[in-house]
Amino acid sequence: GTMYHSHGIEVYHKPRDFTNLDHDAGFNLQKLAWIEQKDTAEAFARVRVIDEISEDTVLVEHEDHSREEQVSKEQLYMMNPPKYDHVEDMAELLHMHEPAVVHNLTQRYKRNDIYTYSGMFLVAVNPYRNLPIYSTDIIRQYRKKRRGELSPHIYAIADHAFHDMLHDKENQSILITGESGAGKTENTKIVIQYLASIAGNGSNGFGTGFAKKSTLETQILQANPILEAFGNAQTIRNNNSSRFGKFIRIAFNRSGDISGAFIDWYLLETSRVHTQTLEERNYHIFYQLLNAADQGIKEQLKISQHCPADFNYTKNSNHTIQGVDDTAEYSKLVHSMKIMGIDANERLEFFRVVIAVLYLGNIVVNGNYSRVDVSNYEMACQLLEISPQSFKKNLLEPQIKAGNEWVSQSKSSSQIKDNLDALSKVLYERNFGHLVSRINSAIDGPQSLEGMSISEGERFIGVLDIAGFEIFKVNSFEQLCINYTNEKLQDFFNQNMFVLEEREYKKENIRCDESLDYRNDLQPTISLIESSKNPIGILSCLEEECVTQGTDERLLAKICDQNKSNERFTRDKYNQGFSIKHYAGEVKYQTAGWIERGKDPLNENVARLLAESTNPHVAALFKDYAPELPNSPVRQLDVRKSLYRTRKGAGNFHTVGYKHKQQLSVLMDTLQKTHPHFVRCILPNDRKRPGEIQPKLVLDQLRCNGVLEGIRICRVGFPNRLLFEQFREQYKLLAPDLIENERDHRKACQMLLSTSQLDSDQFQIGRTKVFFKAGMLGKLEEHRDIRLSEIATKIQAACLGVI
Ligand code: AOV
Ligand code: MG
Repeated sequence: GTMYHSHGIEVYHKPRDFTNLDHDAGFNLQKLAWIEQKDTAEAFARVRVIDEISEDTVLVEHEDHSREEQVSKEQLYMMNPPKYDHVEDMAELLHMHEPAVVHNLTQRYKRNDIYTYSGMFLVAVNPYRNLPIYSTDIIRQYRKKRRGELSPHIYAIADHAFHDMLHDKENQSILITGESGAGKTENTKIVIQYLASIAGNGSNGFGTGFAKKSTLETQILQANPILEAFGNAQTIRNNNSSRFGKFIRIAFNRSGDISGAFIDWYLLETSRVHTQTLEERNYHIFYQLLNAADQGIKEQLKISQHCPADFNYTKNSNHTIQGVDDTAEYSKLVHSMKIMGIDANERLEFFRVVIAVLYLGNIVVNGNYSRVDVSNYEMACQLLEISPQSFKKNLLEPQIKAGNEWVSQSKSSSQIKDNLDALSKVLYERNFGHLVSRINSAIDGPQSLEGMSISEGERFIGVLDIAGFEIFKVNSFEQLCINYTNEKLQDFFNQNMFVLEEREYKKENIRCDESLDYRNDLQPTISLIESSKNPIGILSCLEEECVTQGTDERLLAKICDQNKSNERFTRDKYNQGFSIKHYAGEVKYQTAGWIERGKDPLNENVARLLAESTNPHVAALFKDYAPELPNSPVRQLDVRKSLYRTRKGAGNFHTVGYKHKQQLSVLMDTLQKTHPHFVRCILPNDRKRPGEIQPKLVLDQLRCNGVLEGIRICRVGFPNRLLFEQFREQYKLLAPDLIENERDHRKACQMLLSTSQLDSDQFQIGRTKVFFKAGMLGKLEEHRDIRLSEIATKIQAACLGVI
């Protein structure tokens, strides 16, 4: 097959065949095959076909001689010949199917070859150890190399993106997805390090200079430790799990020098601020401040005598992480903040909010207002620089408007606790948002990348590090948002693949009937989630029900009523939610609690109080609640854009889902205008162990991450292409006499094909290549094997005759 190389040039690859993905290939006695082993970690067993029992059943023996069994031919996946072992691009496999892909990745992983191509994807399996494959030397090796010249590597992807950007004058994107712990963030860092080290520094036009880094490049590299301190946490799956998604754009000028960078972020997991499950932690910053900040700072933050055990928001979590030194991490954070130009005073402002959150979490409410534990809320108020009296009053007896009058609303202690948690989440999230804006103001170059207004001649490479598809036992709103994002990204991939394939078909003058168009395959699922009218999708239903103060029951009824005829939608028979058929599989969602979560979590009075804080940082976090004062002096931090502009006035909010849909649509628009590169990270085992790989776990991820979906859609058209000459050479045995004297390769191919007994709709002859539908090359291969054995028999007979 011919692939579009990311250099925009076509490179030739060995033929590929996707035989068997749909169990469609023939079989041969004595041949080795895979059969699926349901419910085992191995996923597939190696077997040898020893007998044909009936038209569609065979007897197989397990290769380890453990047993024989009868299986239907449909369950057999032919094994690739040994010469295909360890292939660097799985698109080259003769038989391309699930076991072949899993087997190849497993074999390569055992040799520490963690990177493998699969057509348009780079697959990266987490090594869980430091491999000697990242260094300035190796960066040098990958400069300006074509795909195929060196082993697959994330450096190759970064290099192609850089090359294509300069060469094609087109923005680039590198989309990295995968499960938690699979290595997305590590690979993102490696891409950015690569770009920072190859970028020009003004040295010459194509950025070969490994010159000393400029301040800007150093700052860009230091953004990550800051983001990780505030946005990462220990989870069961990853000791340094990013609890938000990000898209980092690095801008370059015409000569390949870095001219700036900009970070967009998505969906910070705020519930972690007040609750963590066992064996996890809250955000790193809490422990860094409590365990490692120097005494002076701790005094200013009013935690000089405190440790994680003293706060409700941290005491039930792990207090330390094995192998992670909070003190060292804290020093890194401070160092990075310094480089970013965030001085001691400003650092304190960001820390202040973090600690205020801890004190808010310690406020105990006992039903009886007077028994509210004074010291904690006073501490919180001191840190936030707001009046404790007003805070208490607003929190405990908020005034709400009833008709034309303001009345006090009394609240139960659990309601107050919920309000406090909600306030903590908002504070933490807004503080995070401002921190990112602050980083952006340091690294966003002279020509701002914000809102994409980059200048003439500037281009960017964007790296997207975002959580992959999730299917849990219980899936809620968070999973819906993540899966919706991944559905859109897969759709984006499909569109791209279609365009590239179509271009190839056109060039070769191949007819491709419309039924092969997979561009709208995912549309029903996407509409089901995001459609805003006729019928209205899930997110809009949620938005409407939140505005009209609905209930979870009403929400579910509405979703079902609107979408019952959508083929991807099924209502849950126990009435707890619904299922969606995503490209990666069917997922059950439970709708309990969606309305509560969707509502504006913030007590308006408290928010206004915070907007009036005497602390400029705190006030800036809530400036959208500040009363509009004409010509008011600018007292806020220099924050370039309020992230919360979607607020439409008192009591009228957009839900998280709606905001996410908006953000995602901006992201997709940006991506549409880039040349994309796709990276899929894979978690090898669930024990964070080096060298161990669990095939079943890998298989599940491949089903979800689009690699197998990529193979599937490839098979829809004519996945196997061979140049005339190559086809002739490979299959001349099928009719040697016929084509012997034919000088025109195209005609020779035609002759070979006409004797091949393949249906004429199963292949097409293009301008330079023969195109085959999936599985056909496998059949030809079989014909050839038969011819070969006939010849062998003849030779044997001849030899015997001689004797
Ligand atoms: P993630 O970003 O995909 O998970 P990370 O990039 O944080 O996963 O990787 C998890 C851990 O695996 C890292 O902390 C490293 O210890 C190790 N690791 C990953 N890639 C490499 C590599 N190339 N070389 C060495 N070690 C590696 V999450 O953020 O949880 O979805 O939300
Ligand atoms: Mg991560």
